[in-house]
Amino acid sequence: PQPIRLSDYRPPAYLIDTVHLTFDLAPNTTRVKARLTIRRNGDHAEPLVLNGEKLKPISVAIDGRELAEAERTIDAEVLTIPNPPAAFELATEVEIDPENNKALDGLYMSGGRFCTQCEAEGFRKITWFADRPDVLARYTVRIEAPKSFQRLLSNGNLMEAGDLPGGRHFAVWNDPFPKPCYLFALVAGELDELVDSLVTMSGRTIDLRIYVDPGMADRATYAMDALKRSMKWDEEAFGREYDLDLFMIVAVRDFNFGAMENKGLNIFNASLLLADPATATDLDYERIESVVAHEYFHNWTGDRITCRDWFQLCLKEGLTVFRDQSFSADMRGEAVQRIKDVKALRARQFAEDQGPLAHPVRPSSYLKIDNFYTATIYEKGAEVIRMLRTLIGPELFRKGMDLYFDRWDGHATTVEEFIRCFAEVSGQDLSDFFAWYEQAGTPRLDLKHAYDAAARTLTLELSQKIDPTPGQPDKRPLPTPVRVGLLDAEGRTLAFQRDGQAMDETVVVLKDAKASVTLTDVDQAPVVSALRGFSAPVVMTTDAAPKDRYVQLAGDPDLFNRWEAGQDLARDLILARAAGKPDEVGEERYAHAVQRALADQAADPAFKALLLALPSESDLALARQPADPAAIHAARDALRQRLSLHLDEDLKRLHIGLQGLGDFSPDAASAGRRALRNAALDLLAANPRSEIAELADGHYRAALNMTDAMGGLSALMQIGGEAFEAALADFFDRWKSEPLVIDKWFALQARDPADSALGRVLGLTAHPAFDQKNPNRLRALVSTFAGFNPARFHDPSGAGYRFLADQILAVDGFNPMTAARLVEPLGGWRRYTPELGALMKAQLQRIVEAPGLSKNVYELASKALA
Ligand code: HT7
Ligand code: ZN
Repeated sequence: PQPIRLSDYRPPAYLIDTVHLTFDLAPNTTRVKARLTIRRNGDHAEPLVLNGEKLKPISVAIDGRELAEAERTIDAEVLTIPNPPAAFELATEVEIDPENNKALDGLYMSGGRFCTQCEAEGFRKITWFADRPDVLARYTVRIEAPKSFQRLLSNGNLMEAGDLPGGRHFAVWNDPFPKPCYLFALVAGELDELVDSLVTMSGRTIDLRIYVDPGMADRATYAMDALKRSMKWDEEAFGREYDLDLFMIVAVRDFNFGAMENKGLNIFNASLLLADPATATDLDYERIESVVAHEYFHNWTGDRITCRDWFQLCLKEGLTVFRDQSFSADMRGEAVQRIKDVKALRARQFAEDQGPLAHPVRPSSYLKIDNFYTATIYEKGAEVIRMLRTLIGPELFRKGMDLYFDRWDGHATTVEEFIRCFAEVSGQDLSDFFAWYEQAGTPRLDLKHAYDAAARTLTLELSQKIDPTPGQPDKRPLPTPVRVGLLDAEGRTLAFQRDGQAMDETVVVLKDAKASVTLTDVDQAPVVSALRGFSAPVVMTTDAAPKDRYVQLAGDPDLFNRWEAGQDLARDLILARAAGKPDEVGEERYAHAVQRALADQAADPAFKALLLALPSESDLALARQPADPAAIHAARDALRQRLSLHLDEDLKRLHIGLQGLGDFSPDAASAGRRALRNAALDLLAANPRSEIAELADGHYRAALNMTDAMGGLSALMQIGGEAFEAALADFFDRWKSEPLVIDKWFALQARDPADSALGRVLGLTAHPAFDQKNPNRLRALVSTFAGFNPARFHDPSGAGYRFLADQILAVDGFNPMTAARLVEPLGGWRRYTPELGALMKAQLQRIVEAPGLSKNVYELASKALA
């Protein structure tokens, strides 16, 4: 297949100003009539070419005249009309089969309801259209259906609704804002409604409605609350007000992704919308809050201003992730949020950036754009915006955003134009900064320091290096902001001067491959606290001694670096043990330091819970190559056991002291206390004894909310045995009619580190509740196993890899987009021991050679092999 290239971008040959759609809904034979007003864009004689896939043609007419077959051609991908007038109305009619659309792209059915997913290229499976983001049109949509499809929803404002003969009804929607077709949405079916309203900063009242499965409206109250807080926050933080009079969200069960920002009608995966204490964990609440915010924030960064082409995807996604992360930091605490965001970045994006699927934040070619909804576009895209704000400062950043909104409202634009706004308001030349968008790979930064006691100066020597990535053998240095502070031996802030100015903290911008900065007036040999708040998405090495890390762990005022110091110490100890050189003295010292940090009464419980967690096995595998997952697992377990022994009394005390009293509240402080209590139990379980098995069993059985139930179950899983099996059976029995909870049951077992886990996972694929066609269920078992159970996925027999490849090939037959998302864990084959790498590679080869493979899976599997 031929790749699509950014350099081939051409403006659309025809523009579409208005779209009138009429849907006559039926599960297997939906009729879609479209009337498009079209005009030629510029002076040319090119044919009109409209995308259309899996459409059964009924009619094609121009200005009321049906076209003869010789006047148009229709193939599997496009409708071509050779000589259309300069301006005309095109009327078409097609038939589609939503019920048999298991790719969940275009118009499909989920739980007996119709729903759509059009990003990135799903609209072409609904009707012929210029399915590209730079064709913006105003839509009017009429939906007709039997009354059993109770709600008939689309974008914009409801204009008309009523009854039709034969037990049918209709609704007409109009969206006054021009939009690309990927933001089109339609939902029809029986749904309950949660209604609320919000008065905007200009005094307009917005009607807010969340639609969910019948009987579930109560479970949408948290999402509604998150929506209202997001709307207010966007007014306060970015001056952005909602524009339509109505904002709707619908929850569906079968969805390829998390959620979708369709104009005025967001569609959500039910797992990211529905929550109550009994069925949702604190992590679910946290994700719901951030995804509701993310989709809402897209109204400005994505809908009002959209992307010129799909290469610009980070323009809306990176920016919107940056906005949702800022919102979550304001809601839940900056440091804890930053640590969680960086953990996620390292786990997903760093792995991607250091493997064969590495690509720039703005890629320059693709086969299937669906494959580019990646951690690099989203999370690294957000980091780039964060660096931009650090470089020019928060006030100029806000000015630049204001200019961007003013200048590009109602248009489709590019990353260049976005950056131009910040260059203009700051007067800075940001052309070097643009390389962050064009260059793949995680920079490796090194920092060395030298203190001159006589001169009272500290010299920082910084250097950067970026390894080659596929298609980019040579790299340019990237302008990298490094936030630096100094500490004395007791961990207190040490003031200094830079360029004659006194300060507590500074930002050193490393513009070239190397830089040297001298700080003056430094009273004593300092501990350097560098890359504070993770000011750039890099891997940093320093010449800091372990004793410096201990100073930081005890009290770095930058909480990110306090946590990071603990992670660095733990990582070095685990890797030393995995390499056969355990440092027992160091391990004891580390355990003692964690004990002291836990005793800090001033620290936030959520922060302490993060301190208690050791670096993940996948993080550790990235740090030492070739990685041996079994050795890493054993070494990490050994350090957990030592911590558990050392902290035994403290952990038990925390477990008792943090027992929840009173009603459940999902707020960050209450969630933080639950997180610490569950982290304490988790660590106690690392040193299994009958008393701990009883404690975990009691924890599970006494749980009044899903966070604690899962905490108890997961501790029991570590201990194993009958108590675990009994609790697992009890859990299934209790929750068998709740799909979102049963997903957790599958995911938990997929994480089981026991030797028997692979057999258990294989067995679960035959469980009556396992359903490959539901992406949530599939991911709960398959992605969790491959992504979060490294010790068992990397079974020396290769059976884990074979299992994943089997699943990919089976799912590719009906849902290529979701199948392709399963490929990534095999992509890192070069990072593992040669024996494991060869087994992983063999499965990739098997996938690539499979007959009838989709473009989606082919693109990722073949790149992973290259
Ligand atoms: N913008 C949305 C992306 C999305 C998507 C992409 C490909 C296939 C299915 C999809 N569903 C939603 C989600 C977001 O980032 O907000
Ligand atoms: Zn998004």
